[in-house]
Amino acid sequence: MMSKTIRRLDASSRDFSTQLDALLAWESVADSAVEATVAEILQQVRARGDAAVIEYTNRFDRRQLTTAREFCLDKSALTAALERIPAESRQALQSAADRVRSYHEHQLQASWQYQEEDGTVLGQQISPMERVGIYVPGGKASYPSSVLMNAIPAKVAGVDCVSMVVPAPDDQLNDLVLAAAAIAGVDEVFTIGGAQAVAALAYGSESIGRVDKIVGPGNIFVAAAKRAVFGQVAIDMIAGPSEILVICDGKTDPDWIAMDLLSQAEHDEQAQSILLSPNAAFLDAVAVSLEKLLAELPRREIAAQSIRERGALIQVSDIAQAIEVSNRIAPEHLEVSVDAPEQYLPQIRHAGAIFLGRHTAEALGDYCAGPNHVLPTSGTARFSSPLGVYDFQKRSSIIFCSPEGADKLGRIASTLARGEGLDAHARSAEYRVAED
Ligand code: HSO
Ligand code: ZN
Repeated sequence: MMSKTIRRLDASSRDFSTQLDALLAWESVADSAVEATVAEILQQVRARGDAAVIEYTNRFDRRQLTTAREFCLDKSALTAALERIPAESRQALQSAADRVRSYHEHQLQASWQYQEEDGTVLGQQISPMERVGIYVPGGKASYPSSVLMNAIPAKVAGVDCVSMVVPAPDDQLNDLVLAAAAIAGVDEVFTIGGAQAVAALAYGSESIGRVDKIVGPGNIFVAAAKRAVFGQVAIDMIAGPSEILVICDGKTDPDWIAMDLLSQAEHDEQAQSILLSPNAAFLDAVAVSLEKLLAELPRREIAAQSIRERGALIQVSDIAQAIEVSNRIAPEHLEVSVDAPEQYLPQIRHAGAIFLGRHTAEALGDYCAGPNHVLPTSGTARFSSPLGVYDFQKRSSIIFCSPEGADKLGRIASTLARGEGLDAHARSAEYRVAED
């Protein structure tokens, strides 16, 4: 059967490569007008601090702030929100946070040292960053789960101060976001957003401490601001739209698979949902399920556009070919809905997160399985990893020479330094070389 809901491709067709390229093509908006506006905001906040932050916040978020103190949220507001939300939400947030925390504790890296025969010690010391800023959007993508996913790894890493910025348009804040911040152990909250918030975090102001790294998703102004302050501070990756790729042998309930595809499609019109199966009748069944289930979704307009414009059902010859295609796509989320899925793990090279088996819905990973939901998108899983504790830790090298080590290394260094024409280097090393 033919369905207009979603496109059908065949991996064995001659022009499949071209079709795949067209499917994956995605225009990230790089707008020079946006960049110019952001540059002006950054410069104003850098020069005038809080006063500029207040002006932009009043203008863009329709607020009437007169002092900086009004955008510094008291920590009691976080605990108050935690008490205000329904008990069921509080418990769910708490369980999710506990699971995310224990998963991320496994990522803690240890410092190490070793000693050479002459007594010289070499090593690597791990230290947390001191201050991290988390951007939380205010509008349609204000996700409490993302507060947990960004803040918990930072706290597990040992970051001293996690500062959250969240805009409060018309003075409105989301209680679940504040409650998640309380549970995650966020240290301070500023109710500001946009490029002005990124600037305040990057440069500091009278009331906002400059941070070392800024993480978290945002609109194009926030993304442009993060790009512009990179270098002054570290930033996380700039996330593209959500993606899910499902590999299924045809033996999972088509409704389950269709809903998994829709779960990412409902995020964004540009989200991408792809199903690969060797079973043509199953692809037909999922197309029917998609149509039926779409009609029931409150966010059906967004999801339908995503499925229609960026979705695909792809016929493959077998699971091995499905994995080959998946590796070319390098999806953010990969579901392997087959028998004994673990046997395929060694062949899977490029995917942000891998969900094994028929019972593992990708949505569980978005909220509470434990691994991070901030994942590489748009094929960047070829070279990037999920957000983790390691993103908030740095490494320092350690060198401790014994007199014998200084003698041995001094001779090598001296020769190399003279070769580079750097006399002070050579002599500095030679001072510590024993007289022959
Ligand atoms: N799937 C999103 C994360 C998320 N889902 C948050 C629900 N809430 C990342 O691609
Ligand atoms: Zn999601």
